[in-house]
Amino acid sequence: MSGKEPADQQFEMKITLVCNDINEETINELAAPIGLCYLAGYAEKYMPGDISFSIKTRPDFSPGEDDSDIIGISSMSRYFPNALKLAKEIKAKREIPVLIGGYHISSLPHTLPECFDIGVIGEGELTFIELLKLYKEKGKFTDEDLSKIDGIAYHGEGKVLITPPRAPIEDMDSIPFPKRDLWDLSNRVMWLSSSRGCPFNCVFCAVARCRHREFSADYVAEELLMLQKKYNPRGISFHDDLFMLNPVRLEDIIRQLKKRGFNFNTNFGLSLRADFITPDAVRLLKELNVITVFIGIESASEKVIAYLKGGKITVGVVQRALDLLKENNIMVEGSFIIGSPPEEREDLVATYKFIVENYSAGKLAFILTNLITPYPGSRIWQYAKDRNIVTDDMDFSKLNMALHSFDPYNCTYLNENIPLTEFVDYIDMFEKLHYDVNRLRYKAFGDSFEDIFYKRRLDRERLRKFKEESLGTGNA
Ligand code: B12
Repeated sequence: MSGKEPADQQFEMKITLVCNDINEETINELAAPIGLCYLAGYAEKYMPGDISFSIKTRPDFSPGEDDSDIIGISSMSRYFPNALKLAKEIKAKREIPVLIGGYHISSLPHTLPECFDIGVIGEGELTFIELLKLYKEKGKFTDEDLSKIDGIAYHGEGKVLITPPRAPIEDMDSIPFPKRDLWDLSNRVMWLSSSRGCPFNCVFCAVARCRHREFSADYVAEELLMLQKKYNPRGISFHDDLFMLNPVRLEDIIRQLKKRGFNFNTNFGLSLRADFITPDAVRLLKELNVITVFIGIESASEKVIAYLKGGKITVGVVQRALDLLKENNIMVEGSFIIGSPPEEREDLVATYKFIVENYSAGKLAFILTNLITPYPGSRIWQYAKDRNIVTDDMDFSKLNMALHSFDPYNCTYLNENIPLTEFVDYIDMFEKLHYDVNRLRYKAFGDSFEDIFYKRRLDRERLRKFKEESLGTGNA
C-alpha cells in the first residue's frame, strides 16, 4: 500500500466516508449515515489540525472524481456486494487506503476482502482516529504499526490478521455530537442516538447483547435543544435500539428540556420493547410529545415469540401495550417476522389475524412484515450456517428481508415445517396485508415515497412460476 512521503506531514488530510447502505434500493426516509457522522465529529474534536471530511452516499460518490487521501466505506451485510464493487473501482483508479467498517465486517472480520486495506470492527471512533493519526505521522500503514491497533482486521503474512477487540467507549458524553451537516438533511426525518447497544438477545439480531451504554440526560437535552435551534424539525426519531431502558433518565431529560425552554411542538418517534410500556412509561412519553412508538412484536404465536425474543414477552404483554398506547393516542408501528424455523401454519394465521384486528381497532398504524433473515453476527446466522444455508463467502444481497422484493429462487429459507412452495402463499398474503395497512401512511409521506412504494410490489408471476416448476417436477 503506497502512501505519502513523511515530509508531507503538514498536508491537509482529506477523508471521504461513503455510506453504502443508502443506495438506489433504499427508500427509507429514516436512513442516515449516523455512524459516519459520529466518526467525523469525533476525529474533528480529538484530531485537531488540518483534516477535512466529506460524507457521500453510494449514488453520489464517483471514485474518478475523488481526491481524498483515505476512503472509508460503511456497510451492512445486505448491501456488502455493492461495497465490494465500489472498493474494487476505487483500487482500479487510485492507490489509496480503503477502510471498511459497520455491521457486516464487524460480524465477519476474518473475511476481509483484498480490496479493503483495513476492516474496523465494532464501535469505530477510537480505532478510526488511531488509524488517522498513524497515517498522518507515517503517510502509510505498515503491518507492524497495524498490529498495535486494537479492533481491526488487515492483510499480513499472506492472510487476514485480527487484532484484540477494541474496548467500548465508557464515557459516552466524551463523544461529540455527530456532524450532521456533512450530509444533506432535507427531506429526511431528523434523528438522534441517545444510547448504544442492547442487553437483550433476540435470535435474529446482529447486535444482540452488545453492552448497553447511554449518553447522559444532560447530553441528550443539549443535543435536542441544538437540533431544535438549528433545524427546527417537525419530528425527531430516536435511533436507539431501545430508548427507555432507564425511565429515570427520560424523566431527567424532560425536566432539563422544560427548564431550558425546549418547544414541545416537536414530536418524537422511538423504539420500545412491549414489556417496557407501563402507565408510568406512557405518561413520560406523552410529556415528551412522542407520537409514534416502534415495537418489535414479531409474532402473535407464544411459541414463535419465545423462540425469536425469549424472555418475558408474551402476546398478552404486547396486546396490553397496544391497548395502553391507543388509550393515549400514541401511534404504533409494529414489526413482524415470518418464516422462523419453528413456525407452523396456525402461527402464521394467528399473526395475520392479530394484525387485522389491531389495525381495524386503530391500535396498529403501520406494520413492517419481514422474512426472518440470518444476518451475520446473529444467532440465526449460526443456525443457517450449520445447515449450509449461508456461508461466509455467499452473495450477501440474498439477505433481503423485505417481502416486496422476495425472490423464491434467491432467498434464505429457514422454516422447518412448511415447504417453500406453500410458504410463498403466505408471503403473498402478508405482502398484500403490508401494502393495504401502510398505504395511508405512505400517502402521508408525499408523492415521491408513495410513487416508489406503489412500484415496489412482490413479483407474483415469479412466485407462480416457481411453484409450477417446483411442483411440476415433484421435488417440492
Ligand atoms: C437505527 C437503525 C436503523 C435505521 C437507520 C439506519 C441508518 N443508518 O440509516 C433504519 C430504520 C433506517 C434501519 C434500516 C435498516 N436496518 Co437497521 N438498525 C438500526 C440500529 C437500531 C441502530 C444503528 C445505529 O444508529 N447505530 C449507531 C451508530 C453510531 O453506529 P454505526 O452506524 O454502527 O457506526 C459505528 C460503527 O459501526 C463504526 N463504523 C460504521 N461504519 C464505519 C465505516 C468506517 C470507515 C469506520 C472506520 C467505522 C465505521 O463506527 C461507527 C461509530 O462508532 C441497528 C442495531 C444497533 N443497535 O446497532 C440496526 C441494524 C444496523 N439494522 C439492520 C438491518 C438489517 C437494517 C435493514 C437492512 C433492514 C431492512 N428493512 O431491510 C434496513 C436497511 C436500511 C438502510 N439502508 O439503511 C441490522 C444490520 C445487520 C447486518 N449484519 O447487516 C442491525 C444491526 C439490526 C439487527 N437486528 O441486526 N436501521
